[in-house]
Amino acid sequence: APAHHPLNATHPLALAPVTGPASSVDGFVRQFLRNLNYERGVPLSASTPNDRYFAFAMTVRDYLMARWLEDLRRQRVVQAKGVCYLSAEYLLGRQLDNNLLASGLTEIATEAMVACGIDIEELRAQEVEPGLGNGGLGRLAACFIDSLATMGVPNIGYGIRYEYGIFRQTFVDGQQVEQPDAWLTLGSPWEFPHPEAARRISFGGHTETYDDAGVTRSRWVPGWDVLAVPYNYMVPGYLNGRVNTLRLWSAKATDSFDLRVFNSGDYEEAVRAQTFAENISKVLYPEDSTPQGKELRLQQQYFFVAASIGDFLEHTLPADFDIHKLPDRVIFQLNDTHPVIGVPELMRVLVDERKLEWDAAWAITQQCFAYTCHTLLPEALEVWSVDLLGRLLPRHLEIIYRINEEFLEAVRERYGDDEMRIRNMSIIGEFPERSVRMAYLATVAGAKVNGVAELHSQLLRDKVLPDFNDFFPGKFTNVTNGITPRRFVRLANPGLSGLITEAIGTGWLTDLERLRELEAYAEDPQFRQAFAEVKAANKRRLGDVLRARDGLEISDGHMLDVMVKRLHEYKRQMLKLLHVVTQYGSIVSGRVAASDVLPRTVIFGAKAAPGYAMAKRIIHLINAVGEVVNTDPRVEGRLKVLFPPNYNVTLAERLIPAADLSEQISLAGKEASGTGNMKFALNGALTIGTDDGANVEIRQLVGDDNFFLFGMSEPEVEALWARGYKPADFYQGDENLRRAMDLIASGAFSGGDRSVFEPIVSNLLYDDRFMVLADYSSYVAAQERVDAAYVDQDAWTRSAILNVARSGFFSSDRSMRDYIERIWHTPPLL
Ligand code: F58
Repeated sequence: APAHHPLNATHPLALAPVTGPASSVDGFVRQFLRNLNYERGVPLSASTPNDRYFAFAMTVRDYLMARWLEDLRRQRVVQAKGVCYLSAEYLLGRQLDNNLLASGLTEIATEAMVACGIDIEELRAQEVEPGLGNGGLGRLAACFIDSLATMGVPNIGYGIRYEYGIFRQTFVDGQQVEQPDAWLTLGSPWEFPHPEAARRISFGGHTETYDDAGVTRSRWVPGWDVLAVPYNYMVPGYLNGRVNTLRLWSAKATDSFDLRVFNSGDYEEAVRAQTFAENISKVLYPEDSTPQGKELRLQQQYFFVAASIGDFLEHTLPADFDIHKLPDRVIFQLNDTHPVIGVPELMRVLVDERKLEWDAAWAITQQCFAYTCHTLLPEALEVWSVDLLGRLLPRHLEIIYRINEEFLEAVRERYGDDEMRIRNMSIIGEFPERSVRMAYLATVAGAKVNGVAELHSQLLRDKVLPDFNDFFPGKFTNVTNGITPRRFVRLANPGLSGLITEAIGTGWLTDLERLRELEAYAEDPQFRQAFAEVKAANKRRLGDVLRARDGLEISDGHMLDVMVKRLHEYKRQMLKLLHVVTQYGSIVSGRVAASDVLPRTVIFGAKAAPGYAMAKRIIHLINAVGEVVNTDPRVEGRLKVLFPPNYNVTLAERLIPAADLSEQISLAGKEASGTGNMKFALNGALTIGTDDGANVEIRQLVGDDNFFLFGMSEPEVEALWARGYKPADFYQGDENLRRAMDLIASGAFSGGDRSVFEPIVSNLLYDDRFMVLADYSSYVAAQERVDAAYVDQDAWTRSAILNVARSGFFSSDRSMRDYIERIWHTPPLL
């Protein structure tokens, strides 16, 4: 703790170090009761579980507070370069256990609750996870800020405090029904609102030029504005006394709206206007992979980015800071294109407000941004119509035009009047309408552009943005994704963690490559047995969770075959389902005796974007197949399909440690990286997967013997497309496939109604963009290898241990080191 804190150094008492409660069971109990009584205003005897959860969480917070204040002070004093991570999504998951772990309080807190006669499990169950993200991209941001705090790197995560996160998924007659995620209903003990630090964010209006002492300048005359209110969250490092900040913005109507309420005479209209403003942070867009070009989404993007950049420049930097030195103090990392409007925003601030010359401002801007791309699907590259952008942010559109003009001028200088090239590289696209290509803007402005796995970065460079790679040599780089071992191994899998620590000590949690030392243990029969027992215990624990949560049963002795991720055609949940239908078909037709089938429980977890009709149909079909397979006596319970609704971080933490088989079966060249694949390998599941995304690197590391590879490679996919892909040929040519497809088409899973799943069947037969049918036979053959391998449990366990031992590379700590070395140049603050 600091000797004296500049925030409150005027009173003698304030000169004393900021200290937390005493680090003892007594200290915890005392603080807990104080919070219960003084913050919640209830005695223990009359408290609800939610009161007790709040008081408990606040107590954990209190222990972290001194460190947080100290980190904030240090960052102000040292003025070292830091990372501003700009992300529209943070899929945090529950905070309580993570914060206990990071602060080393787990034991004290547990004993304290025992001493109070409180069931700590009941408290844990109170926490609602903040689902402020869709999937991989949002979860990656959460892993990254955890790693930065753990490494002591100065970082602020900036984002949006959505009032409603990703929808809660329910099933009605097997079909997805979305419910609002009202995660804030009971409040959140982890957030610190700062309404006094609200920032005004403007929109609309027009631009004009004016004479500024002989210089003609442009300025923006906005039409309306909203307030961005910051909410701060602690991001504690793991047992290192460091706490970084996550700052999420919430929209609030400005008093001009309030004034209108009183003065306009049109009360209802005024209230409507106020509601309109506050809608900006109301709800997370649930689309994943295909962005919706909706005005509200652009409002969200500008809202949080303008607030964040303004906050950093005016609040984090000292008042007398020389703005030309900005690149020495900050890198704004753009998590996909969602925050790219920050580029013209920084230019506007530098040129219009700070009165810098355009060239000087552009030089600064180009050093202050870097861009991470998370996709390869062309339809996922975000564009905004010039019309919409000009209406909402007229000055920014002008700035984008000028950036583009100068960029294309440079392109002309290099290549001559190659109109085709110029059209292809223009930040402004012309078809089907004039629009701004945000990925191009990010690429032109960013100091670096990175993909998220080796294969992805290579395809990004060579296939998606080859002209840019030619023009900006050295700009493109790779940083393979990673995951935090604190949450996804230590917390999610205490059994395995204990086993690892017993074998190799504790260092692995912050130096995951040390898992290598486990390789030797793979040859130790006793260790293998202990490892298998942990897996079995994790399955039982998952069974308990699924029973309580959804009334689902996992059968003893089954292989757990798990496919959890967003529902998207490119991820190919249909391929997994065709395998299930194939197995079911061979049992009920008598071709295979049920008793000869290796017992398997297939678990799906997946949300579909509410507007994605095909994805929703596939969910319906999975549930329909499950219903039939699970209840058909001929199956003798040897094949089961479970689909717990509302897959989220909390459920992932239970599912992944219990899995035997990890399904990573996207069409090669479509999954940028995947991060679930890493979580499974690190928890000792074997992967069945294509050569796609980070699967490639996982397989290289764990070895071919410990990975079930199948399917076409990316060049083979390209070649088949070029030859002309006819899925019906594969249907005709493969009896198993024909049977499985015909069974679905026959209405066997829809009470005889052939129309329900017809769109899925005909899509696969006549379109099949993601080549499910082409990879089917290879997939089924790989599953047969899985079956055969699983029979030898001891050999399987050995492979599982080797998966753990060789996956240390996939720590997000390593990803952060790569970003720091290749892009950010922000050393830890010691
Ligand atoms: C994911 N993208 C990639 N996008 O699909 C996955 O391969 C990768 O591992 C992960 O990013 C992390 O790099 C992703 O999750 C989204 O969810 C966006 C949400 C907003 C609309 C566009 C898609």
